Amino acid sequence: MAIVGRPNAGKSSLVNRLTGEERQLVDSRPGTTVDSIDTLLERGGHRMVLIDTAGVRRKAKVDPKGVEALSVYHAIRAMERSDVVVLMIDAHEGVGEQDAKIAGLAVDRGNALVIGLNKADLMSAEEQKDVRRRAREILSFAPWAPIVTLSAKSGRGVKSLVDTVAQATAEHRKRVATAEMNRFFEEVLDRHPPPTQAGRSVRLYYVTQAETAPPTFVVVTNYPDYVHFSYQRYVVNAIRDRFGFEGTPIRVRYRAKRKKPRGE
Ligand SMILES: Nc1nc2c(ncn2[C@@H]2O[C@H](COP(=O)(O)OP(=O)(O)OP(=O)(O)O)[C@@H](O)[C@H]2O)c(=O)[nH]1
Ligand SMILES: [Mg+2]
Repeated sequence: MAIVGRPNAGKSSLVNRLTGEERQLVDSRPGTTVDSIDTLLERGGHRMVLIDTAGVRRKAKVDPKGVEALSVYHAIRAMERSDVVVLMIDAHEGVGEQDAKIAGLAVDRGNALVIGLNKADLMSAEEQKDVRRRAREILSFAPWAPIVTLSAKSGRGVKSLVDTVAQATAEHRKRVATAEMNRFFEEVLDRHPPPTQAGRSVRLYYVTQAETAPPTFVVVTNYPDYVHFSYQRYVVNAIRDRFGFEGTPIRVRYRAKRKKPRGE
């Protein structure tokens, strides 16, 4: 898992807490971690790679040497090597646009995503609830991403974070069999057939899961460009209602039915 976030969020502290050793350099000054550091963790028979990254800085604070760009580059490189991205947020500082930006990078790349609201030990239960609400608001483009409140310092919530990451990894790699998918899809179409769009009567023939990590579905149709946006959203929601996929983005593509070659 790639552990990303702003400087001082507690990314290295989380790694130390998980490994039980003071391996990663932790400091109250932002910018303590300057590179990405891999640590192999064995837990309950599972192996996972923790990638600690340099905190992503705000543009306004950037020096002319482009530290911001460099930290974003490191974060993206770490995401590329991971199933799950853990976005660590200093919840005591609050959730900001920069966090949304980093989460957006992960979602665009198709990573699974878990949000860690860290430094809970500095906050009352009421404050924790508020910051959770704020996180949902600002990360509204990923309502499927679990939010875990934790304290890397005390260790509270850390196990829950790891369990959530393990679940998100499984969902990210999950595959639904084609037969099951099509039985389900029939219900979806029955409940709500695709509307006629610009005079074209859209038909959806069948669906398959073409890829995992992230789960990607292909729907074969007569008019791939005329499946209304709201209908596409309905299909995605129906898939999630039935199959979960909590913690991972899913994609649904619409593809034209291949024409039979002449003479067949
Ligand atoms: N109270 C409290 N402090 C924490 C917690 N987690 C981390 N800290 C403190 O926050 C500061 C930053 O922690 P780091 O783990 O170095 O943060 P980082 O995200 O790795 O920071 P960079 O490497 O600079 O990006 C340190 O002073 C930690 O002791 C926590 O759960 N509670
Ligand atoms: Mg660090």
